[in-house]
Amino acid sequence: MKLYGFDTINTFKVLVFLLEAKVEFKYFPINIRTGEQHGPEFLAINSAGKVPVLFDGKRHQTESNSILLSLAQKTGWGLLDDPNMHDQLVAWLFYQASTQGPHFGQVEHWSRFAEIPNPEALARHRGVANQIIKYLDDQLSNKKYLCGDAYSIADIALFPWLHIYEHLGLSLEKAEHLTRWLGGIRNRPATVKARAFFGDHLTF
Ligand SMILES: N[C@@H](CCC(=O)N[C@@H](CS)C(=O)NCC(=O)O)C(=O)O
Repeated sequence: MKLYGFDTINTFKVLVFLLEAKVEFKYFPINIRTGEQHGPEFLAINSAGKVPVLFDGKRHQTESNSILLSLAQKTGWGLLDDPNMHDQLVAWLFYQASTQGPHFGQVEHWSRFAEIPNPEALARHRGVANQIIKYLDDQLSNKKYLCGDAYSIADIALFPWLHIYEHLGLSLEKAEHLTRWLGGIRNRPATVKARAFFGDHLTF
């Protein structure tokens, strides 16, 4: 397998999966800070000009959560047998891509990168991020992982934005269940390796 990526949240998810499932891969860094994702070589791989992209020997796959699902189906790692749980897992992947990712991404933009500050936009997205934190904390109050007792690709997908909550100016002070979940994932050998791989710099 070939992973094209950068030290960002969405590449991190795929990297963690490959390390968890012990899949051999070669990493090709695409420097999105210098615009390499818009060059003709990379656009031939993903015309959307975004990382990550995974080449599985046959096809180039895009969209990190779709890559996670496809890798889980191929390797049998990180999925859940119970059909109810499987449906919940897919719902978490959509929730991550449609709700957590966009709002946390906007918090990062308005708090770290925007050249012209917009306190209203920052407050709005921080407000939603705090609701997401509360929701996840409630969800984790009676289970170890998002889909029950087993660690799955749902946890891999939701982890990275939460891992950098301090960098986003968010607090987990009132989220004891989420804090426990986060600590457990942070200390997994594959997560530790993935963090070392990127030197612990995760940005969008
Ligand atoms: N929904 C996509 C998002 C991909 C994405 O936004 N990638 C960012 C880095 S995390 C990127 O390549 N940005 C470069 C650009 O937009 O020019 C996924 O989950 O893979």
